[in-house]
Amino acid sequence: MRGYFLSFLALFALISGLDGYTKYTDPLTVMKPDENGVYAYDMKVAKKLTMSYNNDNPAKHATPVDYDYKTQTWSKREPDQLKPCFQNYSFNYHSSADDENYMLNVLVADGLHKRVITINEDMPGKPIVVPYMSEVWIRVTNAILMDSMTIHVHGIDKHGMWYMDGVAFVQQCPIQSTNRFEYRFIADNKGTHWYHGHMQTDRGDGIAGGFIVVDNDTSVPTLDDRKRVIPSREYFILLQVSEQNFRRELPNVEEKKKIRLKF
Ligand SMILES: [Cu+2]
Repeated sequence: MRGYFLSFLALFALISGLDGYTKYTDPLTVMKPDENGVYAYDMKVAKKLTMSYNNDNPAKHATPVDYDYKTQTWSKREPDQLKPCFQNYSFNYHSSADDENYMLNVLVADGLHKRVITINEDMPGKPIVVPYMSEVWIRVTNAILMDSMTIHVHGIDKHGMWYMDGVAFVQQCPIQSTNRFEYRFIADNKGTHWYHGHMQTDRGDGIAGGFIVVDNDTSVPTLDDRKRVIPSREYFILLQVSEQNFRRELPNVEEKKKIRLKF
């Protein structure tokens, strides 16, 4: 899209030394419509453990990994149940292709082990980017065992379609575990919004992601003089790390160009 430079940046993914870790820094791209001109997006919602990777052990248990930011070393726990529980093995994705695969699979979050709810294996979910006034079709599968959920796309009014707004028990019955629900609405509000779970603590547990409605006019209002400017980039920042200086983590910001930071 012309003049449209928008990047999704999650600083927690940019722990020092992990410069090969690009999962959360992919540039945003506007979705392609299906043959009927509808913007269809499949969302599988499931639990996952942060700081672990999917191991191929017989039980399909995730294998925890630990990161020590002082020494910048990673270690994995021994997944073999017959060995002592906390046997650790250091590994380094720079030196082994296997290790690199493990690292790409690790859901980093704030560096602790926590059960979170992921969208298509990611947390936060990938941003959904659609054109202004497009017809959106979000097809949700609830793969969380034993818990219901809903998805609320925040910032879109769903004119005349209140039952697509996703507030559990008010606008719809919750999507029960292993069930599906499909949200259809018109993206009739330009700008940067987000989608999130609308039950219990789902938002905080990971059901969240960007929902961006783009238009050719990419200018934004300024606070000081009410003029509109066109930012060269836009960043979303999820501050989760205690890293001392995050400024050096901002990639490729051109000199003297305006950027927009969202907190
Ligand atoms: Cu909301």
